[in-house]
Amino acid sequence: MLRFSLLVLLACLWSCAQPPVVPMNLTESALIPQPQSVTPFGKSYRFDAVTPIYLTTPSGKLDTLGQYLQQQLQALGLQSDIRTGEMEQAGIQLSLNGPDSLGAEGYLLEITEEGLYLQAKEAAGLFYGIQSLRQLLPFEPTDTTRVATGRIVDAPVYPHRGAMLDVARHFFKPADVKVFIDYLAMLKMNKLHLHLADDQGWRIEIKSWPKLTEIGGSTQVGGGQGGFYTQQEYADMVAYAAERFITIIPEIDMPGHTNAALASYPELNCDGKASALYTGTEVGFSTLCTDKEVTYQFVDDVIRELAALTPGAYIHIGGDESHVTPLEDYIPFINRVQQILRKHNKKMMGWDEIAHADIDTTTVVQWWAAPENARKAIKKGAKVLASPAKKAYLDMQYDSTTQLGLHWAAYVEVDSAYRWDPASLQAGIKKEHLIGIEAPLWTETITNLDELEYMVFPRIMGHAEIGWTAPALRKWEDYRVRLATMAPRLKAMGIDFYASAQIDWK
Ligand code: TNX
Repeated sequence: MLRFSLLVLLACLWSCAQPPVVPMNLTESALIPQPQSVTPFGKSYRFDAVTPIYLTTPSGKLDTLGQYLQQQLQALGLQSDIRTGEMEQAGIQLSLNGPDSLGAEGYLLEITEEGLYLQAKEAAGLFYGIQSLRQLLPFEPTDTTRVATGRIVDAPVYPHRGAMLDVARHFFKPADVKVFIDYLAMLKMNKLHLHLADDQGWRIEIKSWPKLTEIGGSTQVGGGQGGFYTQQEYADMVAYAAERFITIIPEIDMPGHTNAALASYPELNCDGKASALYTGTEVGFSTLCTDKEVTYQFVDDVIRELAALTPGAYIHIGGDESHVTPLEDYIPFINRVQQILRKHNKKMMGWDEIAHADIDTTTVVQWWAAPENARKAIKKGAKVLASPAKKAYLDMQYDSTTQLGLHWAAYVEVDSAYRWDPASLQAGIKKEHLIGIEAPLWTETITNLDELEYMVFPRIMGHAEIGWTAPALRKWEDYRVRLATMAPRLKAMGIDFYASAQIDWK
């Protein structure tokens, strides 16, 4: 009997000390965006009851990331504790001592049977490494949690990877915007452009011009209630985004798309009469009065208050579809707005029409419709942000049966949104001219978060990959398999995505 127990004990000691090797292939773990390089080691790491997280040289940033990782693990039923110093026992090591080659956003994740080592040069890189780890882990608690061993070395091809949300046509509450921010973070996107004012609504409190929100914020497309962000609510969204390494770029569209402002203040109209509030979906009928001095006082005040709320370098001034502003008024207007931005220490971003003005080399032109405008901007030494509507617009319908959205640019199926490259789509627009890619969601027909998710997912995952992954590593046949694998994860997150027939969903 004693001998038998000893045997059992020995057997247990052996198996407890050396858990059975479970082979797993890291290249079979679906990641979106696809990393720069993935080297499988063929085994797996098993999470213990408690996983220590080691912070190599603790700092405020590293502490925050350690806690963030701890929360992510907690959601999977994995307990962890945070320690300082080098890894002593199987766990996860976070370090900001990564090699210079990783750049500002790159990371290196090495997974062995003994533990996970995540390195970066900057905090953003660690954050993106944690996003990859989240995708390698199961999306819900399981009995035993394993990840495949191997090495991932990763960094993005473009510094600007973003999406736009039009909160003017239909208002989205801060809580909804935060959900959207979380989606962007998961996909390693780093910019959120908020379209804060248009004909149908003015959505950001401007203390020096209070009627903008009082009157201009009071409705939306279809005549609903509208709404607006107080400066405090807006600052809170900016901070929430920043914690996820996302910069919010605010847009106040001008001189066109300004009916909400023109309805709020009669003096901004050339005839001195307030225009009526507008709840339709026509574009191109409104303009600020470009030869009144009060217009520039207004722009200065708005930019001043917005600049104070904006940690990022850019403020977007729209400039699109100013069909009732003659070009001889439009050009000096944009020139003057560029000066106002400079006075408030911000750089200008605008839709591609602003290339007609005397834009300087710090200005970014967002190419949405006319490649010739992008080329004009390049000639003037400005940089280009790629959002060609035919590929990047999230409000375009998937096909002729899609209930939501518009289709003036194209029907954009999942393959069409993925199979293109901003640096080769149009002659004369090359990688060196581009800061990156942005996928805009206009909301004339989008009224709530469920509808938003349906138009955004899965196309935005392709846009995120285009911004992050080199063209040579992007293959549709491989992407559609990875995307299919993601379906249960998206469902578990409660994302109402469009289940395109192009994908063999898991
Ligand atoms: C064009 S894109 C617009 C927006 C509309 C959008 C609808 C751009 C710069 N202007 O005002 O919402 O089409 O797809």
